Amino acid sequence: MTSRIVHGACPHDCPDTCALAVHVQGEQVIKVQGRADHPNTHGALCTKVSRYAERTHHPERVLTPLKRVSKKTEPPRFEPIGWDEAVRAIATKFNAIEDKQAIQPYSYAGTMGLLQGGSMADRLWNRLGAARLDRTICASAGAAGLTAAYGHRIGMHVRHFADAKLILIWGSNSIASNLHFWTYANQAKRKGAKLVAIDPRRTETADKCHQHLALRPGSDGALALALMHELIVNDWLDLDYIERAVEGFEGLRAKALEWPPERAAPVTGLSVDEIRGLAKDYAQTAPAAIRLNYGMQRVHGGGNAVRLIALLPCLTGAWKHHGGGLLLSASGWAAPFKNNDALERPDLLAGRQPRMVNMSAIGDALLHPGSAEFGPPIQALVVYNSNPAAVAPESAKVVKGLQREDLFTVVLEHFMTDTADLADLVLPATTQLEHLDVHTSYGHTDVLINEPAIPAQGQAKPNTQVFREIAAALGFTDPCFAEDDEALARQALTGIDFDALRAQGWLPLPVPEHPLADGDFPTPSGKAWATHPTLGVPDFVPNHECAEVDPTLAARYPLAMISPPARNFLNSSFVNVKSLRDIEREPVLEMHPDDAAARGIADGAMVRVFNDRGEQLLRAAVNGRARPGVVNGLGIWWRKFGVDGKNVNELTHQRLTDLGAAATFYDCLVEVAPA
Ligand SMILES: Nc1nc2c(c(=O)[nH]1)N[C@H]1C(S)=C(S)[C@@H](COP(=O)(O)OP(=O)(O)OC[C@H]3O[C@@H](n4cnc5c(=O)[nH]c(N)nc54)[C@H](O)[C@@H]3O)O[C@H]1N2
Ligand SMILES: Nc1nc2c(c(=O)[nH]1)N[C@H]1C(S)=C(S)[C@@H](COP(=O)(O)OP(=O)(O)OC[C@H]3O[C@@H](n4cnc5c(=O)[nH]c(N)nc54)[C@H](O)[C@@H]3O)O[C@H]1N2
Ligand code: SF4
Ligand SMILES: [Mo]
Repeated sequence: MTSRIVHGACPHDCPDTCALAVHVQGEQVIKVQGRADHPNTHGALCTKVSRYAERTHHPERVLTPLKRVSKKTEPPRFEPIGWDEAVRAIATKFNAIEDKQAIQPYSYAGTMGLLQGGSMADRLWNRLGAARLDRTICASAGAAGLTAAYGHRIGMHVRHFADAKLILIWGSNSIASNLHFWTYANQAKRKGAKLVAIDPRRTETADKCHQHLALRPGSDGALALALMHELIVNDWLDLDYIERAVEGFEGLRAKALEWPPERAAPVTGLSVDEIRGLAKDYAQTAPAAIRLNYGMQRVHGGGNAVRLIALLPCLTGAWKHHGGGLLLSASGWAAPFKNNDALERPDLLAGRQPRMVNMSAIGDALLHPGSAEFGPPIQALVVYNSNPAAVAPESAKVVKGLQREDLFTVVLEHFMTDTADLADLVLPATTQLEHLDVHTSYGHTDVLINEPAIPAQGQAKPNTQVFREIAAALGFTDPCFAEDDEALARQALTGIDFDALRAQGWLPLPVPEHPLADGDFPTPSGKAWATHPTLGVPDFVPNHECAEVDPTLAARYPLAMISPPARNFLNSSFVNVKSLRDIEREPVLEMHPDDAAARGIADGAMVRVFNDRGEQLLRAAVNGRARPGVVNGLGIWWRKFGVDGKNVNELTHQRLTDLGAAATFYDCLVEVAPA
């Protein structure tokens, strides 16, 4: 049988947003490859998504609507039901809820598609007046920090890293989470560039850098201030660029002068020489580029740390050089081309302002008894593109909330995740290979289309279709609920020729090559904010949980735990793909040999990791990747694959970041003992 190739786009929450060539034979996907003609994909996919056919044609796919028949505290049992019955049950429940703010959507970036990630769902929630969701679980501290420095979420072109002479890979395990950036970094390395990893963990990326600075989690702001101190006292500033492109430098200068390397050293756990050496390299190498990633902003001071680091290239004028600057997010470049209002229809709120629940504190929200301020308790929860039982902090509370028998939970899913296990209704969703979508990227500046390659499997439906049917069952006759996915796709972007996008599969956005070379930041004055009009000067903000802030807690729980992603999973996606799970084998806790020895723990032993919120059993890996005082619990396993039915989020807490109200997964103290 002959095969055909369909234009696809990787849907995952990954900065690379690869262009896919989906090879189809009949109604079967036989392989998924990266497109060689898409510059940022250059013909290669990560291991995870090259297994996409295995995920889509997986024997455990949910293929019919399912209705719960067991109690929520019992092992989950479900029975298949028809779509009509499922949709009717949802409409009946929604109609019975008087204050629609008691209906809570919960979604994140299981797919980043503009259609399946929102669109029809948002229209429904807006029309209904359901509670809103503050989507803070990943990037909102960094987004707020970057915006407070540059005026928007913008950065250098990822391809320009290939021409840098110095690359700081800051809070990013790029080989695992940003593979196509790593390709450019490697090109630079071959041309003689120096690569420096700034990361508490000795990652596979740090292994391949020339230098690894293993700082303490949450100390990045102090490091950035000490680097600025050195730039100032050594006259390494680009005063011409500062004059043209930076607003309020004097205030920042005074702040930085409070942070000599001698003060930052004990805070960061780096030596004075390491800090001075880094400052010198950064000041004296051009072009110098920083690949900042979200790993460093999952702590109390994440927003301020991003502000400080983002200002470094403004002080040295690195932006003037091709191959110099910084990239955390490129999504601001795409923002003017996204027609969110057309897709989401905020006008359907008709002036109402339903309550907003922060997704990073969903545990507390689900257990909230209701109050004048909060409004009614959450009575219905609709989860799509997310697995909160596994990924949200302080899981014991999230699970307890999801176990409420009076809570009506609907989960749109591909698989029986930890969250689906706690649902009243599970609705089968199509995967990226079965539906239409349009994508922008936060790591590059192309837009992509994803055409359905095969028919929906079983009775699965695209998210858009499910929300269309719920709207119809609720009697919403607004014409926008009748629009099909093609109509949505054609509205998703403005200023882009949709048919040209469709023909090639991807199109570059018209972003200038060196937009910040002369300043021109998207702030009212065109200058970056060293002093922000309302936030003032950025400062170091220590972790919620650290010895400086809470010595009593630190005495009981002396180890800082971070839980960065495992290379072969994407958050909690792919944990059930056996070939990938086999590579990761089992949930582990990486420990430094000194910390392990002090507790009588040998490599490979089972350990109990605990704090006041809970405990989890993990296999210790004394493998050279953890720094002293820090343990790494690689994530994000499904709870049910854990030895004791739990994962690392059993230990994390729901406190938020300084800016952006984000989760602080890597701001967490624990103790470890032999199991
Ligand atoms: N394979 C894989 N790829 C992924 C993901 C995945 O789960 N697996 N997740 C995707 C998602 S959702 C996102 S948001 C992106 C980005 O996801 P990120 O969360 O940025 O993921 P990583 O690149 O692993 O970077 C995290 C790195 O930050 C380090 N780190 C932890 N705390 C600190 C700190 O305080 N300071 C510093 N400097 N470093 C710290 C960790 O050790 C880790 O190496 O990646 C995406 N790509
Ligand atoms: N401890 C700890 N916790 C973390 C992190 C960490 O580093 N450490 N990282 C955090 C970060 S950065 C993030 S972004 C969050 C991520 O958290 P989530 O956004 O919840 O990401 P996933 O765990 O990948 O879950 C996405 C789910 O969406 C489903 N899905 C995918 N496509 C579709 C679709 O088209 N339709 C429907 N209905 N479902 C679909 C997938 O099957 C999957 O189960 O986790 C956070 N949690
Ligand atoms: S997860 Fe990232 S690297 Fe892997 S295929 Fe998707 S976009 Fe590319
Ligand atoms: Mo994320």
